[in-house]
Amino acid sequence: MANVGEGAMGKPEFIGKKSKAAGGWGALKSCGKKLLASGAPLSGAAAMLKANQPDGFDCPGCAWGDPEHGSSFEFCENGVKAVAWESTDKRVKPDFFKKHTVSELRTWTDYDLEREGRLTHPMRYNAASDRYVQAGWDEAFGEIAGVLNSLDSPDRAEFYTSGRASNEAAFIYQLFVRLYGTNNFPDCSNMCHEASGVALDQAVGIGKGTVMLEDFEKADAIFVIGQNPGTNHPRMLGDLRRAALRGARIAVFNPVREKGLERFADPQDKLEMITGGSTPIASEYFQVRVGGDMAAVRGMAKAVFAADDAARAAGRPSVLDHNFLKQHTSGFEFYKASVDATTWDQIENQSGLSRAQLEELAQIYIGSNRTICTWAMGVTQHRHSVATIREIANFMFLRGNIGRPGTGLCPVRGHSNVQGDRTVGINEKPPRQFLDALEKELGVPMPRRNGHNVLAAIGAMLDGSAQAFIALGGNFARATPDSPLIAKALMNQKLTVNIATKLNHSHLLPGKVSYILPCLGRTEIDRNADGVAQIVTVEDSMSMVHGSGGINRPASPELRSEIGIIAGIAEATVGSATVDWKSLAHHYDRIRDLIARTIPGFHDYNERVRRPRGFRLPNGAAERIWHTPSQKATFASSELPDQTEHQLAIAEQGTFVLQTFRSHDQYNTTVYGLDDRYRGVYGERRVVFVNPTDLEEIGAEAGDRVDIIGRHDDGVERIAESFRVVPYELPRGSVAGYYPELNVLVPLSIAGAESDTPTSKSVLVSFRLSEQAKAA
Ligand SMILES: Nc1nc2c(c(=O)[nH]1)N[C@H]1C(S)=C(S)[C@@H](COP(=O)(O)OP(=O)(O)OC[C@H]3O[C@@H](n4cnc5c(=O)[nH]c(N)nc54)[C@H](O)[C@@H]3O)O[C@H]1N2
Ligand SMILES: Nc1nc2c(c(=O)[nH]1)N[C@H]1C(S)=C(S)[C@@H](COP(=O)(O)OP(=O)(O)OC[C@H]3O[C@@H](n4cnc5c(=O)[nH]c(N)nc54)[C@H](O)[C@@H]3O)O[C@H]1N2
Ligand SMILES: [Mo]
Repeated sequence: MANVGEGAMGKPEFIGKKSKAAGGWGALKSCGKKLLASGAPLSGAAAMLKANQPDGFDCPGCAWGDPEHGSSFEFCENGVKAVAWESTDKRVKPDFFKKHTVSELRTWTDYDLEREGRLTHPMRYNAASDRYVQAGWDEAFGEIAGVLNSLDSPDRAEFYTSGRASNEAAFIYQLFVRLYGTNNFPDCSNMCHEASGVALDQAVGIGKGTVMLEDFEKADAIFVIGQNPGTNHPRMLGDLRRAALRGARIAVFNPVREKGLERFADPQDKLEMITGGSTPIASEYFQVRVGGDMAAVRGMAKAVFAADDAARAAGRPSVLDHNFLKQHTSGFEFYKASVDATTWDQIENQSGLSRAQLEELAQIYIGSNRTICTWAMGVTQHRHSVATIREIANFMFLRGNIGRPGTGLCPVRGHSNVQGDRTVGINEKPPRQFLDALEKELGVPMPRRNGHNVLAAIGAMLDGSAQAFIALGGNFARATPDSPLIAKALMNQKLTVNIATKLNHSHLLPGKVSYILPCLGRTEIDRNADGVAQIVTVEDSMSMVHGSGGINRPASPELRSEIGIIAGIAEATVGSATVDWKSLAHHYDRIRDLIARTIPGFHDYNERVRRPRGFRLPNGAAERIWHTPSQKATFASSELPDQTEHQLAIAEQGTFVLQTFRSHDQYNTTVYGLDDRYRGVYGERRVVFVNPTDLEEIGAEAGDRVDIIGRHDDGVERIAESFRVVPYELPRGSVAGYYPELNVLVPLSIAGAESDTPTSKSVLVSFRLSEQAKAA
């Protein structure tokens, strides 16, 4: 299937050439275009030079770590897009809302809404005219407080956070919400890396990764499972490229052949840019079946055990790290028994990989003294994600690949501060010690009942038990499953509030009282009333905490910082007797002092965060200190799932497993453009990628329109109409398409075991030709 998407004759116009490599001139060209199109060529370009610099702002693009010797800025195409998108010169002023009713705006696409530019004024929904009307800040705070205080219990309100919020904003937010009286903190991470947090906490005693950026310079082998860094973490490609050039083996597991994992031309490398060359990244690329990673990893473990038996029989040294196993782990024998009990048949069927391939991978693992394993959404958005991540940890324990230079577990986070938000208290199940510390600090009781995550919040909003919804950023309505139900849930509310930089669909589903409160973005200068510029702080995937200070002029003089807005709502709702909100919002050092006094690891916060690279939070597992019940790194010994959705799909004629992923031109629900250059799709997002042989079975040809029908048997009818098919090299039985358009098919009724994460990567679907099926 080498020709698929290569612009062959007779192909529909939207299928074109795939880039030869990720990065390179294509990336530079795309940046220039995006800066121009965003309406921010100058401020955007200037801003870019300050991204991830010691005296600049943290790039809002992703949570990859920053290099130690970052003398010149690290170039990243998608970082440029994220910055340009925020630095646009376009504005959504009150006049805009005079021209368009909310019902009309609901017919717009996400892309068209955000392209209108930055929000400038607080706006209040007027049901009589179906329009948002300009409001005053104090009026907004007063009315929001009025509704919140009228609810018969604080547990009737839901407080959502999206992972761009800074540590300071997130901390002051949770402080307000807990003083108000609830732990209802649905968070974007519930849909993202929740399974990583849960599994790692069980396995190694901390729900975070253990690697540092430097470890990538030392690893002999890197396993990259279920992620697409070429698009979503482009700066990671630089680290992978340097590793590949030094001869490290990079093994990729992905049902899709992602361009960035195959070849990368580093825009930082003059020779590659001049010669048009590029570096191969993956030394081995395995197109595992969707949901088949647990089986694949178990297969490798089984082969490692077999190799160990053979070595010992031949009188050679064991391939396992017995010192580590003995001194540092518990549950090894049970794990070994569960691997022995798993048959190669099960492993091959579920992973779609052959025993020979898995044995080859095991040899790479055995040949490497230092191994890193990274993963993202391809692993975390399934029913058995927690078990899969436990299996990854099991596998890494076998050779002591944790807590040594060049080794470790590396969940690659999404939003630039999603990890930090959790660290500073956005948690529906807060640890007791944290609540104790807050009580001691403030001298008032904290709510002790566990609160709602995303799915529980949606349930409560649907059954009427939740009546108010406040969002610190994000696009709840579009990021969550079963979009039509969510619309109903939001419009059921007595109050909806969105603190946001740009207009999106969540703002267009107003409750009875509804506000849009516009805030400063991370690229903008945040001055207090004395004119002193404030910095905020964020934590990256490597647990590094560093400062971020904006440089651009605010998009509108009316804007307030997220912190200022939360302080305003808090003061109006719970008063200032316990916490002096104005004082905290005036000087963020005071918020950091509070964090330092209530959360371990933040001592001397204000001093240490002003060092060039910030500081690293304590990470026990990285030092082989295990905060687990057994005080050891803990093996899990789960069985493989009976059947993955992919296996179910293969068994049933006409059924497929759909994964929803990101195009190269989007940031989550924010769509920058309609191209997906690395996958050879242009000017079209309503597409579905299908294996060519499967296409024949469906009776469709490239470019035909199909309706995609949900096959989960839970009483909800789900249909996504008129998507164009793209023949693509995917394992048979699996298809793929873009989030958020396909969220109408993701069922609320199915979630990851223990993680409660929607299963956005394994949705059962079937197809029928649309009314106007033919491409012509
Ligand atoms: N430019 C840009 N950057 C971003 C984002 C963005 O939207 N745009 N989003 C940010 C956020 S919040 C996040 S969480 C991250 C997301 O980063 P990723 O996890 O890379 O995001 P996805 O696009 O969902 O890609 C999932 C990848 O997993 C593969 N996959 C799907 N199912 C399976 C499976 O069962 N097994 C295996 N092995 N692979 C599978 C898919 O083919 C795809 O390559 O990126 C962050 N960075
Ligand atoms: N089907 C499917 N669904 C998914 C996923 C998937 O792979 N497939 N991925 C899931 C994942 S990993 C995630 S993280 C979630 C993402 O869910 P969210 O975090 O809720 O969504 P985003 O699209 O990142 O939010 C974009 C909005 O944030 C606002 N915004 C941008 N910058 C700022 C800022 O600085 N401050 C404030 N206050 N607002 C700002 C803008 O108004 C913008 O419209 O979606 C999840 N949903
Ligand atoms: Mo995410």
